[in-house]
Amino acid sequence: MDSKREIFRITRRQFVTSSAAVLATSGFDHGANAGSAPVGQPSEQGKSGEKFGLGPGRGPFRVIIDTDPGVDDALALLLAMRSPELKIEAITPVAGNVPLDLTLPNALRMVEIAGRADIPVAAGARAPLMRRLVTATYAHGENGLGGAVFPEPTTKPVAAPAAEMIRQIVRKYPGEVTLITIGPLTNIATALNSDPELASMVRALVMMGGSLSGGNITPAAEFNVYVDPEAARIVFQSGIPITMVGLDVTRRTSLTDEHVRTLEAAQNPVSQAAAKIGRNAINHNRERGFLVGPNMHDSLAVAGFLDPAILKLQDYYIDVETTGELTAGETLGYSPVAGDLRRRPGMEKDAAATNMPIRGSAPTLASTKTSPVLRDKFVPNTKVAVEVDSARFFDLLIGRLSGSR
Ligand SMILES: [Ca+2]
Repeated sequence: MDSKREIFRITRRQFVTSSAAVLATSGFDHGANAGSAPVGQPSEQGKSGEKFGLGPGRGPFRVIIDTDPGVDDALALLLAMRSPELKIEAITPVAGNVPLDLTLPNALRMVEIAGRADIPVAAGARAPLMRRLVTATYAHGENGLGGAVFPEPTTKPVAAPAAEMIRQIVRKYPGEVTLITIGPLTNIATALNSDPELASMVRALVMMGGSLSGGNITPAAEFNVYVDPEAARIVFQSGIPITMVGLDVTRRTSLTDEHVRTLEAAQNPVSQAAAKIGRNAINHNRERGFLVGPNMHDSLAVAGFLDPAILKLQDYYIDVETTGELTAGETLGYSPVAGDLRRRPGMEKDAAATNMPIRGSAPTLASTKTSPVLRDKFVPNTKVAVEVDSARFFDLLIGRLSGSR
């Protein structure tokens, strides 16, 4: 085993052991011992993507896709359903970009368009854990698909609610299921809350969400985390190996007219649907005055899982602001090897890392706390995507959707 992986594995154990969240540690063994480590695994992937990616001949990998379609969700779902590396165990819509009454049928529409009505779709949460729902119809249109209209789906959701479905599938295949989350994290947090052992059985979680470089719905917060910051905090503190594909990289993807023309030229139902959604989204973006096409936030999370060479990842301890009057949903990234906290190279991985406390805000006079220190040393809980090969990403996305690869 790679010595760096060994270090990560140990530090993650220590993190879990010292975490306030009560979790079994054994769940991480499967990840470290797995024959391959897709995005989300505790590994050095990202530096040598081919070594840790899904790679040819591997898989299929069991995934659950938690989603709030959503323009870019729709394309992400179509990409996933066109990817033989994935065994999609369920799709679990949640309220987010638009209410559940729209995200659920939109997910069913995508399943039907892809000819994949065999995939169970389970209805998720109608509202965040502790907040009123804020939607993003300004970006996704009133129907969630940028105004692109498709027939009413005839496929029905399964009877089980999303959180229960997630729980059942993860328990059925302990250590095998990767959660790909491209909406607010309400369903995932509800599943974790319902079953304290569940987090240790999840192989990995790849999320579109968060940002270390400012938000998109407020200056602080990315939309998915903004909608349900309490849920996001539960997920980040769960001990599940997380890969965060946030605005830092998704902002560097823009769907272009040329992409849409390629989709339009391919004569298959998936490419035609993707082209229609893409065309509407580009037009909608233009009407709003934007000079570049819409970002493909969610597709990038799926693509990064399929081909880790698309993203470069860096270890962070991520926590979520939940009490800010203006900043709730901000993701804070702590790292001894990034930004202003950099030290001499020889010190970074060892002494500096273990001696770096994780600080929160100074205690108020009304508080019984006396110290702002949340953790006395740095232990990463998330691999954050910090660079993206956008051309490689669009080659995969447009290639899969048009059926050329
Ligand atoms: Ca989404």
